[in-house]
Amino acid sequence: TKISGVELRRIAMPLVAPFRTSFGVETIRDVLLVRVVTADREGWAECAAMSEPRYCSEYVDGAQDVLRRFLIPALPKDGLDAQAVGRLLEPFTGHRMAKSALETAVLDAQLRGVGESFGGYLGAARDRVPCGVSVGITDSVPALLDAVAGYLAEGYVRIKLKIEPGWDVEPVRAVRERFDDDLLLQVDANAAYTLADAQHLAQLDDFRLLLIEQPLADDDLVQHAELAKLLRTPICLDESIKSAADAAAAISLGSCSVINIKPARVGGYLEARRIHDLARAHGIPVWCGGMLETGIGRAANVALAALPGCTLPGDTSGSSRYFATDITQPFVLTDGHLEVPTGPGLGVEPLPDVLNEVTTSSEWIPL
Ligand code: OSB
Ligand code: MG
Repeated sequence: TKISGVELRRIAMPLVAPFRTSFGVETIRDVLLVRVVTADREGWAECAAMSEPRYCSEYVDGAQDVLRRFLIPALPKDGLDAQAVGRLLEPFTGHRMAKSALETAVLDAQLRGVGESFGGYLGAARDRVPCGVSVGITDSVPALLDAVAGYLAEGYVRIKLKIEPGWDVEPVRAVRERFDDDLLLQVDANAAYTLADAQHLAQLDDFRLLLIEQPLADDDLVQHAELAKLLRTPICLDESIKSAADAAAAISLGSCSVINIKPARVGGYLEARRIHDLARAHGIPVWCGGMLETGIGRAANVALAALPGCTLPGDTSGSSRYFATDITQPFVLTDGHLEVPTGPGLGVEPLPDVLNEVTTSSEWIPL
């Protein structure tokens, strides 16, 4: 099977509410979709890069540029083999979100050809996954309590609060006091603190948090290990883990006791599965993170979240948490869970009318 070319399509997806983190506010998700085309089928994927390089160094215009100029031209001239894509892209450093999108689109086309689902290919151990929700920073504590109450009413089984200096102990205490004692609660700092804040962060130990995600900078594995000795709350790493090698280093240094796996951040689902397997062998729980994906990216994330080592609820929320209209059939929570798609490949595809409505540009890169 020969790949004839790749379409790079940009869409603008208004979020149902602004999403504020310690690194910025997002109101419209500017998404790059990748479509790999062969004579008899196509494969889709979504690039997780955001419009600005704040969460990490990648950004959507940069991802499109490196895909167009370097990554797509490096694809094999013949054969749909996602394993081979990773090896061919290896000489190019970094740009893991761009690489992940390309590898995933090839994998989707490959699996559609053999009628296998992402979940089946990755080794899913269940047919539905429990869902958490990531709650952005709000203007006031009452507004946060309202937001959390709304998500709990929708059935979410775990709440993650975004924190930053000035928005941490007080909102966390308010949420802990207001809701049931058995509420699964965790926080995410997106690298907003330094080791000098250790005593301040130790105040969060009073609130029975499942974990604190990425308190320090992404390149501070040694400081995270120091911080772990000063906190009772388990440390989970997100931004710091860009590869299985990073995961191995973090585990052996004691930098974290939980890992948030985002396939896009680590270069794709194959590397994500290697991290899952490594963590599982070390007894480190993992869970599937998110990057405000549309249904295309969400389908593959839900499949990953069904792996046996994903023992904590992920940030795999329903479509309506993000968008009024998703570009695929919406993912809808039932009893706090999402079903793992079972159709070939991703098991979902863009709805042509919706897709056209939100498309802002399209570029064809022939191979
Ligand atoms: O740090 O996990 C993060 C969204 C964009 C970038 C980084 C993060 C997030 C989220 C939301 O927390 C996860 C989601 O619901 O997709
Ligand atoms: Mg995070």
